[in-house]
Amino acid sequence: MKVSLYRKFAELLNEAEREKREVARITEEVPDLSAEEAYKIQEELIKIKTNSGHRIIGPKMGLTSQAKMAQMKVKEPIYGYLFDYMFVPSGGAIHMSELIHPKVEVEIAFILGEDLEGPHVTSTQVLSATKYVAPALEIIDSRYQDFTFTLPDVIADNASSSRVVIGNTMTPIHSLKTDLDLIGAALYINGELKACGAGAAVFNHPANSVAVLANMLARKGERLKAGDIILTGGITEAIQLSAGDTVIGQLDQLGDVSLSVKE
Ligand code: OOG
Ligand code: MG
Repeated sequence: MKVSLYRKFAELLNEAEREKREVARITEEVPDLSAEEAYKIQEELIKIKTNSGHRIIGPKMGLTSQAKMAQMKVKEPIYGYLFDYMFVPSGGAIHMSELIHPKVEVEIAFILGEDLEGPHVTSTQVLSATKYVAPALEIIDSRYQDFTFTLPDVIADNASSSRVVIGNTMTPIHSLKTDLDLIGAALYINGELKACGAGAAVFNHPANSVAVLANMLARKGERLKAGDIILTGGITEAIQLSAGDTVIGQLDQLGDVSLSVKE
């Protein structure tokens, strides 16, 4: 694929996000788009955002649990980037008028105290480099029609990143009474349990997700940095949101994280 096309598709996806409208999947125009080329489009999209003054808060992992892979019919993990404008305080609101067809996921966030550089990062190294863990809600909002895509499409679209809510309590990772894989997670909407699971759903242990991320980033000479806030991926399937919803994610030992959905 020609390099000028990377820029064209990145602009298309950025406009779709800004104008809150769905666009056709890139693979409809370029059926043989590879994952590698898709990451080049993602890099262009990241450049467009940073050039317009937005700041990266950290990379994130996606499609790291069986539940997510089965729901989206994509069987490989991906990464994308979270930006400052995506952050909503816990208890705050998101607005349907700013989004296309948002869904919510409950996740465990890692806050790093030290850099991590691949390609041989292990989960043990992740655990010793991590300062805090926190409960998180991620709002994903694919820019593609009907929220359906193939692996390269979703890579190009910055892994559907849209909004993020981090719980108010940062828990020092070494103060946990059980390992993170045994931490239960429940997602309630308007008081009704919509999905539940445990940390183990994410690559057997969410630290594995951070290790995979560090090792994937090493391919383009990037590393995870102290202070990065990293989402390790939805523990359960994502749930569609509507105006009027109140969402609460509850994680054992980590506390709650919540948001409301306005018109
Ligand atoms: C892709 C993003 C997936 C996760 O946590 O698995 C993701 C999507 O499902 O639209 O953020
Ligand atoms: Mg996610």
